[in-house]
Amino acid sequence: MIQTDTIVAISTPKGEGGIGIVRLSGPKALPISQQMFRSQPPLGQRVRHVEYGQIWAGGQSIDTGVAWFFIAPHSYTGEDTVEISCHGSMLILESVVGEALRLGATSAEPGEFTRRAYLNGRLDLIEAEAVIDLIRASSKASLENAYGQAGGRLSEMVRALKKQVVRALSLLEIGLDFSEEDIDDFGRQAIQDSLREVVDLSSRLAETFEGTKRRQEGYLIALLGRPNVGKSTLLNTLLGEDRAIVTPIPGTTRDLVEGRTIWSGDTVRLVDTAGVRQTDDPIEIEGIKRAARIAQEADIVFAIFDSSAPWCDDDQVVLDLLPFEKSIFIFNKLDLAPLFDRTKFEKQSSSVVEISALTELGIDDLKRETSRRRPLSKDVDGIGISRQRHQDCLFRVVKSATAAIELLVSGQPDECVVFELREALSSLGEMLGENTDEDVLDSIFSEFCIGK
Ligand SMILES: Nc1nc2c(ncn2[C@@H]2O[C@H](COP(=O)(O)OP(=O)(O)O)[C@@H](O)[C@H]2O)c(=O)[nH]1
Ligand SMILES: [Mg+2]
Repeated sequence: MIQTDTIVAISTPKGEGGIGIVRLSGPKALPISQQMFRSQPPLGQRVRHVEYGQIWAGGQSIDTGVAWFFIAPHSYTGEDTVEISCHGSMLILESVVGEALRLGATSAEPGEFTRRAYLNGRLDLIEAEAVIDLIRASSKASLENAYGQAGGRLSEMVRALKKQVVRALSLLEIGLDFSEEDIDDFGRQAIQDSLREVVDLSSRLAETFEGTKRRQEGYLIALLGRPNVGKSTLLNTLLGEDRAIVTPIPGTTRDLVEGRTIWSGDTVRLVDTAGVRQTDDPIEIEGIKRAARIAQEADIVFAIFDSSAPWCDDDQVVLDLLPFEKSIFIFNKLDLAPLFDRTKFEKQSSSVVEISALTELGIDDLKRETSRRRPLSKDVDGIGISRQRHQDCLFRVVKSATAAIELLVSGQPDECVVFELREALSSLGEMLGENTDEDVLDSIFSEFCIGK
């Protein structure tokens, strides 16, 4: 699809920076740039060469910089593209864009460069979507996943699925066209086996969504314990900031306090809760209810006890509330003389870590133990889908392929099987962005920043 207009935008973040980049894409990218950028030799004579020159806007030279030209289709967008790199001042960058607009370019919409790359067949829709994930990734794991998808790994899987469905479909259609050459039982069995593989891979891929989402948002750790054991102090220590209020007065934290941090490449959401104890205070009771709820929701619970105080009834209340299988038992205040009765825990096989939230003793052990216990995502060959759109498409593939298998097994007419397989094929095509509606594209690309 050939776009007739030439778009321009600042591709680097708004604000002051060492350098800033303006990008132009479209049929007039080179002639417009040649009028704004004066170099020897002129820009465009040497493709994919960096030229050094003067940047002109409003009839005067405003900066020096470098520029390079990519000739269509060998560019990100598949169109003639120029990138001009100048000093990172918004005044300069906006003047460059202003000059390009004056010379006939139009302002790029958010994500329009990537949309053009998609429309020109440089990227499929999954790869284009992965570009946003790549830019937004907040943890190493999300970054690797996005990088794999931007490089086409998920697309390859989807194409392989398509191939399998197409094969099954063509076998059945041959049977329909030449009814005297009806496929034998052996052929039918082969089609079923192949479709079972399609169902298996599609459902495994669809199920990776929860894990990927959690990886993007961070996995959830709830801090639970009776009042005054040092939950809020631990939260602050782990976040490296004074997020929650710490006082020696029991019942200080009454609602959930959340903070995020990154541990060995994983985003972690830490939630401090109200102290759990027997109480009549309605606000505290509500706080304790919320604590119990978040403990159920959490991937890991830090069950915190004060090793400098004797075991008490409120510790028992905490113990009764704990989801044991996902708890890490933490004995805090290691810097003080021990008074705590450990025998209560001897029968627990769960992990136990001793720390001082105040002096940071044992904090590294706690982080290590947490990493060991973190939920593992069920990626398929290192790929986890990151979009509802993908999950919807995959669920539809599972539904149609399963229906096709059932029809085959029960000996229904091949026409019905063919219908289901065409549905599966169209869902896979939709995932890759073949024949996607304009409004779906609008909503996908509106998530992008301008200049990408
Ligand atoms: N000595 C010592 N005091 C601590 C430690 N952790 C917390 N505290 C103190 O215990 C009191 C209660 O702490 P806080 O974090 O508010 O407990 P929370 O009610 O469980 O949130 C405060 O006075 C903290 O300074 C620790 O590791 N060692
Ligand atoms: Mg607290």
